[in-house]
This record gives sequence, C-alpha cells and structure tokens, in this order.
Amino acid sequence: MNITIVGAGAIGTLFGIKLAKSGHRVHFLTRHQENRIERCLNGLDLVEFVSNSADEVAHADLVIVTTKAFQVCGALKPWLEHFPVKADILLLHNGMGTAHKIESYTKAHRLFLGTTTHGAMRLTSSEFRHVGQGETRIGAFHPDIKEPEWLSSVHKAIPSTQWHSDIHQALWLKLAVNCMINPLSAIHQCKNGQLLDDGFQDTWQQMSKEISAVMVAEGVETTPQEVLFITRKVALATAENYSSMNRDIHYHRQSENAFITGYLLDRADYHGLDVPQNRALWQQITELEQGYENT
Ligand code: KPL
Repeated sequence: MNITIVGAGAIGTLFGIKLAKSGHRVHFLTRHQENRIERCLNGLDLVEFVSNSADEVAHADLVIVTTKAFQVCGALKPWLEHFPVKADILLLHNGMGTAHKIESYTKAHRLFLGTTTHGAMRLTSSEFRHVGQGETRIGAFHPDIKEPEWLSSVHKAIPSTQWHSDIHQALWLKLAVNCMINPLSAIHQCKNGQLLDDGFQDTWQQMSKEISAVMVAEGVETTPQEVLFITRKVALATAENYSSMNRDIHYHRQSENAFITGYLLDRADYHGLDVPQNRALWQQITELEQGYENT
C-alpha cells in the first residue's frame, strides 16, 4: 500500500517505521514542510522517508492522521485536493470531536477512527523509543462502513491491531481515562501513578460518576465503577510516566484539553448534564494555558 502519515511524532514514527518494515511505501506530511525526514526507532537503523510530496499524496491508499487533535484540520486541509478518492482516512489521536469537524470536507473519503495504547516517546529530533506494547482498535466513523481490506496489512505490521465494530465505545473508554488522568496529573505536575494516592480518590469518585453519566447518555453502557477500574489499571501500567497533558503544561505547549475534557463538557451540555468536577479541571487547565505568556 501507499500510506501517508500525517504527523511525524512518536505514534506517527512508530506506525511509519513498522508499516515500512512490513513492505509498505510510507510517506509523511509534517509541520516543517521538509522533503525528506530521517527517523530511528529503538536505536536501530536510521530510516529515510519522503515527506510533503504532492505526488506521493496523489497515490495514497490510506492516510493515517497522528497529529494532536487540535492540529488535524490545519494539517489535512491544504493537502485534501491532492488526495485520490480511493484514499481512506484514519484518525488516530487522543481526544474526540475531530471527525465531526472534518466530516463536511472529507465526504469523498471513507473515514475511520482509531485508538491506540502503544507508548512511544521522542528522545531527540529523529530518535524515538517504543516504550510500551499496546493495542490498537480501529472502526468506521459511519456504522454502515465495513472492515476495510487494509486492516489485515496493518495488523501484520502492528500485530495487536483489531477491528472494532463499535469504535465509539472504545473511543469513549479511552476518553474517560484521559479525562480522569490528564488534567489532574497536569495540574499537580505528578506522574500517572501518583494519582492512585488516597488524596485523589474523592475527586476520582466524583469525576467517574460525571463521566459515566455522559457516556450512558451517549449510548455507551458503563458505570462509575468501570471508569474507575480501567483508569486505575492504566495509571498502574503507566505509573512512572507523565501524561501527555502533564508534559504539554510543563513545557508551556497547547494541550488537548478542548478535545478531552472539553469534548466531555460539550456532550454533557448537549444532554443537560452537570459535570462540575470535570468543568473545574477544564477551567484550571484553560487558565494555566492562558497564563503562559505571563511567565
Ligand atoms: O493517553 C494517555 C496520555 O498521556 O495522554 C494516558 C493513557 C493517560 C497515558 O499517559
């Protein structure tokens, strides 16, 4: 397959190198518009990729978007006119809400959504490390679209990749974990595992009640206990890691607050549900980001 990966960060690089090693022609779209990029995973050989080529985009069978949620529209729009109609688009990022934003101008393409628990991190500008084996779930944005032919090829390159007939449920469960871990770990500048301390348990109880009520209103069967259970499992498995929002706030970068807790608040408002604890955390992250220029 000809695969274009949008975003050459940790997850983009992990998928790009694995797909290239599996025999696919991989091309990257990047922020800096360079014609070639070099990437190295786990200290192995440096791999060179063509990047930002209209010709490569014109032959894409699959476009995998791995940017931050707030970069998706800006990264796709300039290239859309070059995408062939046969190109499927797969959104693979933290947070929710981007598919609705791009739906109107990507109508010619089949749209797929994915979520991954693989852990990857950047060591230098071109070196990355695969720090945690995870699972990738992929499904269609519109339920009438069936499992695509390319799924088995992606599965071959990245073994724990599975088709999920109700991807919205999988995305909501991931969103719930991100709502529970990311803002708190960013505000308190602590590692994920520290959120298991007693001092955070009342807040987590309240948050899990609010989050599960929104999920149920969205048609996802769950309970506060399930949200707490999966959050504790992820916090334990990633105990020594800093969440992505923790790092964004630490380095004064824009975070995915609008597409994580912000998306939860949008859906809560839509259903007329109160989510005061989550709203307070969203507000605190918003204020931290607004304060960057004053520090
Ligand atoms: O996805 C994550 C993130 O950091 O954004 C979690 C699951 C919280 C792991 O750190």
